[in-house]
Amino acid sequence: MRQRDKKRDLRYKGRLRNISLPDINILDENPETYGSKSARTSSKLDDSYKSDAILEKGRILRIMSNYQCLVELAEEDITASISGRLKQFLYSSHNILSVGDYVWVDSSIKPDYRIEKLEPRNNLLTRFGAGSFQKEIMIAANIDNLVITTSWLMPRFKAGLVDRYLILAAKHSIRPILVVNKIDLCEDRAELEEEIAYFRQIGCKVVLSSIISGEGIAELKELLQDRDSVFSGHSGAGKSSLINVLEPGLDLETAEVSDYNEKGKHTTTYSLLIRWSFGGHLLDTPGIKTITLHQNDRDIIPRLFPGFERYHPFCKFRDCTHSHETDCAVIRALNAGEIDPSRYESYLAILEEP
Ligand SMILES: Nc1nc2c(ncn2[C@@H]2O[C@H](COP(=O)(O)OP(=O)(O)OP(=O)(O)O)[C@@H](O)[C@H]2O)c(=O)[nH]1
Ligand SMILES: [Mg+2]
Ligand SMILES: [Zn+2]
Repeated sequence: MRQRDKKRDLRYKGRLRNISLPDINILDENPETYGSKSARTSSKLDDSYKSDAILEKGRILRIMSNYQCLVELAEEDITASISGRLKQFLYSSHNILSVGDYVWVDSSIKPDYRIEKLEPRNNLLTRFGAGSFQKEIMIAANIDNLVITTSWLMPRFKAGLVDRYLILAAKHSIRPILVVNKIDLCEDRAELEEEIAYFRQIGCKVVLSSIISGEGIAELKELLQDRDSVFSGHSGAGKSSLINVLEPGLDLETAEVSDYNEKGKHTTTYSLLIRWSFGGHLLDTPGIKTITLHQNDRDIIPRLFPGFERYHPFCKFRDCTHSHETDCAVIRALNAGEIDPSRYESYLAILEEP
């Protein structure tokens, strides 16, 4: 099957199962004319649209060029250009559109669709470019799940790596799902449970999976259904394998990062949203592998380190780093046996990273 046919096939299956998108407006059968939507938009904007505009809410699946996007509407995926008005607005706010953005598209001039308005974002996943300037690069907006893919063996599970991803998830307000894959290679479940006990204890969703035995796949699918997810994790942990089991026949298109728009504050990475046949989207991006904490993030680590949030407010100093300060609630909890010493060590290691 050709790539395009595959996509169409996937969409068809998705439609049959009635993909549910985060905003019910997307599923409007008959797009209302702009006038009747005025309650949802500001009156100032009212005047500036042409009166016969038909606005439909859509989702940006892919940025095709500086001024063209692939947009998912209720009935079909269409290519839309960005209206002059919106361009001006974005320019003045040092912003650009991102994959995952919810937008309003004027479809009255079909097949010449135009994006007129950007909805506020729930979150924005970014990474920082290499080099001393650490330029911020947008990966995607409005993503629900960060699937932290690890393997029990080959490569060996590293809790310290999970800590780093959990900080990132907290920073971007994305729900983390910890997947421990290759569970078929595990001979001692008690040992495994001990290593992940802390993550369970702090309330992180944990899935033990294997593409060999099929364990955990249905559970994972349920967590991904009707949500937008991105897979991250160490090379060889099994991200591609899991995605292939979840959605057989999907060829991911990850390519090299191509930054454009050097002028703006943000640039974007070549990423795209792909519909799952069971509802929701997968964010395919090369950017996630290089996602790291920014030098300026050092200050937020004491607040965002997994499991520390509940103690931090009780430290004497608001900017407590839980390392040398007196009257530190985290150190108190550590001494009381409430915090796993190995996680605390991991915290200190992350804090002291160059
Ligand atoms: N035993 C076992 N092997 C697995 C499992 N899942 C994946 N593998 C194997 O692990 C290897 C790496 O899997 P990939 O899916 O390519 O890993 P990845 O995370 O996509 O790696 P990168 O693309 O390099 O980031 C492959 O040889 C898989 O067959 C599993 O559940 N059990
Ligand atoms: Mg892979
Ligand atoms: Zn403290």
